[in-house]
Amino acid sequence: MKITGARVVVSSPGRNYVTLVVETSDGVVGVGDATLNGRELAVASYLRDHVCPLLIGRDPARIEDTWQYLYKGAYWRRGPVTMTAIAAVDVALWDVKGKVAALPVHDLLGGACRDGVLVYGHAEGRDVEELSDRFAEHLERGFKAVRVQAAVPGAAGTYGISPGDGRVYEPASSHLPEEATWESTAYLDFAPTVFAAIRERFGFGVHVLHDVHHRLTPIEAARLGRALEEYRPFWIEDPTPAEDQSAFRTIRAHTTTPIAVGEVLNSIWDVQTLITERLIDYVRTSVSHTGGISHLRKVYALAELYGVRSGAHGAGDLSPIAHAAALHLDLAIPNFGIQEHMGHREPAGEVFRTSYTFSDGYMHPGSAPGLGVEFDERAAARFPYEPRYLPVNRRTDGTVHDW
Ligand code: CS2
Ligand code: MG
Repeated sequence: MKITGARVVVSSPGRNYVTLVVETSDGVVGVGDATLNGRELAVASYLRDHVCPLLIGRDPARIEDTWQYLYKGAYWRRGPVTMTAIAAVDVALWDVKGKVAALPVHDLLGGACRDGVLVYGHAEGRDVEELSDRFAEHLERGFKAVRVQAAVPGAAGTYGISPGDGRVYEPASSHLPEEATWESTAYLDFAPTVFAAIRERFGFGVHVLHDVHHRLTPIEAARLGRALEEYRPFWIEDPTPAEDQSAFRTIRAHTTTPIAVGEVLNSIWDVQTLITERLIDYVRTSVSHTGGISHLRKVYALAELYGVRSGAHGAGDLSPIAHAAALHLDLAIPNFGIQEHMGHREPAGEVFRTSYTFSDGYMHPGSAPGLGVEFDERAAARFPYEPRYLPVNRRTDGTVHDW
């Protein structure tokens, strides 16, 4: 069997998604997600102009060889654009392999290690009361783990807070990036009160998570971790900018609050120090941004040696194809921790028909051959690409800060 076609489809059913479609001489079609929020067309061009021509004529069964060919063959290594492009090819080839074998991808990866994949949802609010009500709704829907984000008083544009007009949280805006304002001092005083309120109302029988979104210095993060210990968070995420792996030594020396890092990192080398020095508890690298299933499973295998668990990024800007791929891998690895499940807003469901399910706080990728996602290209054509940017964050004196 040979690869006979590879094309990139950029569409915006609810938000922008970049999808790679790979066709084979046997008529089997595989799909991969290549979405990099706010920089979508860079990956689309990387694939269209530099990768798709190389795929034609290759044997789709040789997934690892194709991975090495694209990674080492480019000479220029790592980085979100390269690793997202390679990921799309890798995931599409796993989809093909599953369809050829008539097996779900998790069976190709060694089979299920558990009955379901524990997922966490997002509760947020413009104040603690609103957050608390959203939290209660998540519990009613069956979630066993919920991330909590509340607007810091005086900073309406705090990360993770939806506009409050019934719209789902989606930070990307058209035209120029929106600008948010941030001051860590107010946040550090406020964050423990959020946890206190949630634990007081809901007790300790549910996992509570929180995303700091890269905003603190190492010593501030250490202080936050220590202040939250009594509320037993499942984790705090990205307490400092993730690219400075050594910063986590400072945090680790001061607190037992579990740490999750990695959604902006793209390779095993980016998380090597974090894992081998046991500076984190959960690694958040994702299928889409970390070279696909083939590379992410190496990250997880390294993590397993050091007692680090998975906690993959699963925001709505990773397409349903990425979510399906993540669930297959989550099911098959021994050191699974938790999976983010933000969901996708409509009309994404008209373009991506998925077979994964949610029940009682757990997801399952289903048993359809391959990934179990049908990509409807004709439906995708009805939702053309819209340029969008993530926000930029500034401190109150105007200094650009991590968003
Ligand atoms: C976030 C994301 O899900 C998360 O934990 O940090 O919402 C992130 O902001 C977006 O994926 C950026 O595109
Ligand atoms: Mg995050």
